[in-house]
Amino acid sequence: MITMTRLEKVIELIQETRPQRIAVLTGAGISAESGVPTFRGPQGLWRNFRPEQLASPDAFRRDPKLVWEWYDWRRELVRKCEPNAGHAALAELERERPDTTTVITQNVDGLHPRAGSRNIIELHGNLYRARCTQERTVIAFDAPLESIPPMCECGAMLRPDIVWFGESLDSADMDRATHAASEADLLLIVGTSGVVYPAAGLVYVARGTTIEINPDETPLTEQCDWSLQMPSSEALPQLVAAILGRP
Ligand code: BJW
Repeated sequence: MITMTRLEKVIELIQETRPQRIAVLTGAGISAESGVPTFRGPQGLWRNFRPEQLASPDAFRRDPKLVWEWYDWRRELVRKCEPNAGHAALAELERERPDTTTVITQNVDGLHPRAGSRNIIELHGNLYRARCTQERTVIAFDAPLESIPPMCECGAMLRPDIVWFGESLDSADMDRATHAASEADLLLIVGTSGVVYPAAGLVYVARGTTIEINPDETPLTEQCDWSLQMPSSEALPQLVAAILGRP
């Protein structure tokens, strides 16, 4: 008797149901194979740095220089990383299905746009943007900082354009993400520990099929219809090929 693997079953399901509208919620795990550290787990950033020391408004008020140095270090680290096969598969899906593919990412690393995705909702901000603490104007920047902390032309301090703990996500972004997740025929939940809200709550609004891709179980695993316990760089190219009807 031939038994199908879970991946084969999921591929068969996709081939049979032909989902049209696809939403993908990504977390740090999708970039792990590019060399970007995740937050939690044995190799995670929070192993060496406590979130409340660096990723909170209080931390920034206490020591803006320390917080900026941490972000500058991460920006330089990510700059040397390249998108992997998982990012590339999602970009390819959008190229073929531009109007019905949405990437909702918690990542601030910019690897989805670098891979070619365009319809992206960056829920937690972006490492390569800063925001004026007074005027709230947003500035994109790429080069390493000349002085830390950087200042706005208006004389006020700039802050990273990142959503820290206790801060609200942009409500328009969250509305778009909720709409995309609830309207999707297929919601992929990729490389997130599923503990940070409101992003993790998107699984509860899904009305289509939900598939989690993560080598580990998470609090979202039980909530999903399917769970593929494998790296996203292996799973995503195969799922995208099935969605696009390729052998
Ligand atoms: C692989 C892999 C491979 C590895 N392939 N996978 C409801 C209940 C409880 C608390 C709250 C709640 N609602 C709101 C809160 C408070 C808080 C929160 O969620 N706290 C919980 C942690 C307890 N949320 C907030 O504060 C949010 N704001 C908010 O809700 O505003 C309203 C409000 C205001 C005031 C009070 C209360 C509410 C904002 C959250 C912002 C999160 N920001 C961070 C830091 C950004 C800074 C930065 O980047 O520097 O964003 S936290 C950090 O976690 C980062 C990430 O985007 C986020 C999610 O992490 P992610 O992506 O899941 O990464 P990991 O490391 O956790 O997991 C990686 C996964 O990959 C693992 O599972 C691996 O197994 C897997 N993996 N290799 C596939 N090859």
